[in-house]
Amino acid sequence: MPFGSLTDAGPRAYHVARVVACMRSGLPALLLTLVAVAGCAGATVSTSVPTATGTPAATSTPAATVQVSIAKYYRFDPKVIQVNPGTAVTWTNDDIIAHDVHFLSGADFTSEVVKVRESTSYLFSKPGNYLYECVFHPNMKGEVQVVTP
Ligand SMILES: [Cu+2]
Repeated sequence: MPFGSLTDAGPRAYHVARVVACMRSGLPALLLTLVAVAGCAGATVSTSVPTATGTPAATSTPAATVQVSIAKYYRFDPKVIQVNPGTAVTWTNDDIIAHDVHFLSGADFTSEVVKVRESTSYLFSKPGNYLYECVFHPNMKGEVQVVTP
């Protein structure tokens, strides 16, 4: 009986000792891996930050603003303009009746109703031809040509 329990405890004790040894040797390797991963993540963040902040800034801040008059009577003036990407165009209603700006091509945009002496803007970030009209007076047409310099 005592002999039997000794042989029983022997292998088990040996197994526990091996697991502990394994954990002891594995722990530093695991810590090194975590440090290495953290180091990689840190490097990735620091290199991607300039591009991440640069791109939204380029699209959200107009490099220039160009004015178009919604002029008397029922017309956009100038009717056709050419701008560079990053330009905001502001339409100001100098007519005696409300109008709006609705794109027919280039992008999906319809302004609010632009009352007399009020204005609306759109920031053109991509090159292309943007034909537009007034929804209430579809014979009022204009065009913004966005071309890379
Ligand atoms: Cu109109």
